[in-house]
Amino acid sequence: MKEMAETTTEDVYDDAYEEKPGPSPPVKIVWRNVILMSLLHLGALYGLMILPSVSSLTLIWMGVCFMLSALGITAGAHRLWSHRSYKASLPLRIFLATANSMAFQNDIYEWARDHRVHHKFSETHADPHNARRGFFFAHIGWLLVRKHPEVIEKGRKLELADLKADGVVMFQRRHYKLSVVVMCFFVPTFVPWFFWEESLLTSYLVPCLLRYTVSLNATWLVNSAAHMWGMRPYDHNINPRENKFVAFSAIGEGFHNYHHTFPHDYAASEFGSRLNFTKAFIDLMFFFGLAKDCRRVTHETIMARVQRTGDGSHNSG
Ligand code: ST9
Ligand code: ZN
Ligand code: ZN
Repeated sequence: MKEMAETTTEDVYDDAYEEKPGPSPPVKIVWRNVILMSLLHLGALYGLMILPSVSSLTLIWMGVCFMLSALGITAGAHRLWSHRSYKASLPLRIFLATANSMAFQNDIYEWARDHRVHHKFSETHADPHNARRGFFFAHIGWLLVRKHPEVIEKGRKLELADLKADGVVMFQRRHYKLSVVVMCFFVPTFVPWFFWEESLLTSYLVPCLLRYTVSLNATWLVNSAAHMWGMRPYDHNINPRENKFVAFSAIGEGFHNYHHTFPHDYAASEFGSRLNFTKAFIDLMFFFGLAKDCRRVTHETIMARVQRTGDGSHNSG
């Protein structure tokens, strides 16, 4: 298999960056997104209301679709493609890219580009979901307005050479719209309707719209809640926090103080697989020989950092 550039430093925090002084440009609302997101959440609310009447097979299917979309983000767009915290074989990358299209959170290339900018210029105007602009902006608001020009200016300076060299990433980008129609909308709706005669409306509202909306909000909580609430045992100088509720709902992505301190750790946490299904999944892939070079931070490095910059809440203290 062809080896490609499989590490990156484009996600490393840039402490030399200073925001340009002066007022920010006016916020421009993108009404199309406001309307679509409102309709999506209304549909999901309807799905939630009919949830008690849905068959158990459909509920299980919704869970399967949730886990697949979640892994496409956590093990795929996040830990593999944004941070290069492990290496994945071609079959695993194809699986993760397909699961990623089920998650419909922009294509992998765009997601990883925005996420690198988020780490590099965290909580400045160049951060796409700058949490200093408040919970709503960090959660969903940033998808409803034009980006701050600094995000685009800084983002354009990233080379993203490893992503451009990854055939799976570029293939998904080229065929993104079709892949989303098939994976995010068609497959979740078709399966319950075809295989166990669930009504078409229920199949559309529950495993499709409700599952998609829940997975979006679980992801967004990492940007909002995990940048606001929780302890900072590794670095009290930054806002990202350790938040167990987010870790649970985002299958392992809530240990956010650790993650911003050590972004290349494939576990995105100091600990094991508890509340971290993504780590268990990558370990399983490693066991089957589909993942390798899983990067981990040593205990000594963690403890030195805890002592130097932690807020004193680390359980070793
Ligand atoms: C969604 C994404 O939900 C969620 C990401 C969350 C990240 C979470 C991270 C947390 C850690 C991991 C946790 C995982 C947990 C998972 C748990 C799972 C259960 N650099 O974008 P445009 C260029 S998506 C460089 O239109 P506007 C761009 O290339 C939901 N360049 O900006 C373009 O150039 P050109 C569904 C950049 O006009 C130009 O700028 N999707 C950058 O300001 C304009 O780009 C949506 O809702 C950059 N960073 O519009 C769609 N950024 O013209 C949302 C941009 O040359 N997106 N450029 O091609 C949009 O509609 C628009 O992007 C917008 C901004 C309205 C938000
Ligand atoms: Zn963050
Ligand atoms: Zn990250």
